Amino acid sequence: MNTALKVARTDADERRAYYERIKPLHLTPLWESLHALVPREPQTPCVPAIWHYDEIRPLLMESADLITAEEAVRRVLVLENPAIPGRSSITQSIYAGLQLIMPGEVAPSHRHVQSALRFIVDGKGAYTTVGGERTTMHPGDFIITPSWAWHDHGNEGIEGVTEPVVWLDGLDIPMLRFFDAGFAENDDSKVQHVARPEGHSLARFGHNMVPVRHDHASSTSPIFNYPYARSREALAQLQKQEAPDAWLGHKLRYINPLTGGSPMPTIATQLQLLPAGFAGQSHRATDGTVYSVVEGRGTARIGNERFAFGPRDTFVVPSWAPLALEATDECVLFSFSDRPVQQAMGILRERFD
Ligand code: GTQ
Repeated sequence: MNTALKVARTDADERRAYYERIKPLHLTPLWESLHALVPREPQTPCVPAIWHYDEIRPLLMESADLITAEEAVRRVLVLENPAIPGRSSITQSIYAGLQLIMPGEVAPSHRHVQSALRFIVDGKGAYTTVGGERTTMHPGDFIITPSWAWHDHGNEGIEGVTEPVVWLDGLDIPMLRFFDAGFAENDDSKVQHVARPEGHSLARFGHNMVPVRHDHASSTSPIFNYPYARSREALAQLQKQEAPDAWLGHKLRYINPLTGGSPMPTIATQLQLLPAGFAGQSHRATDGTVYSVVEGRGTARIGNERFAFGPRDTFVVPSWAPLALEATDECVLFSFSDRPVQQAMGILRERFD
């Protein structure tokens, strides 16, 4: 055998033996994993995926025969990234699920450190009560539950209509798990006492005005329902008034009116309109992003894969995966990600190719 090769083999054996000896002391050699720990660019285990609502809806309705909202506490089908099953995560940092509440049901009051968003997907007439104020849900409404705020959900119907209501939950559950910083507790009563009239938060903070003695900013928005009718109207006006961005179409982010930052400290949310026939250019960002389709049909090209989407579908774009959006008819997409956390850390990267 050639001497150099023999030496290399001996080295490898010696190293392996050495690793075995340090293992009981809970030590590992960095030089074996450095390239994976500090990759040249993001190496996410997550994959792109789509959940077609037409396929899921019958299964979700079936769950109502298996368990009540009250027994379940929250009757939700979790959307798991196919590449990381068992972790209740759609990206490494974000949890997503479809929650169902049937007419007459109650999801009991509790609170937790995790922040939540609800994006209403199907049906109207359910409500959520957050910190003593109730809001009625309509499709496309973006509703938040701030960290540590009491919240219960119910479905009493509206205008004589009672129907199942489904919304997309987005929470920072994986981030809280990462930090081992989660606390939660149940309320003494199932349903919160309603202390303020419906629409109170929006009246106080939703008109580019702020009550003069209550304008101290906190990290979570004082608005907790951003109604679809208003956000949709903004996009409709923009579409008439300006050309769409070549990558994003017409895209607006929701803000905390007191800071201009994201409505929640851990999750950013956006709504975008793609004109019919729009063929967007490819772009990528380090924040893996969840999309919920409100209106229209189109295609999301994510890396080398193409996903045809329609109303109420949910899809996920992993960190740093190139995304190009195409609209067959006029599309409206809601999206959310961990962007504010990455921005706070100074690590967010985006590329518009
Ligand atoms: O509605 O409070 O999808 O606590 C997961 C955890 C919803 C909620 C979820 C939760 C909730």
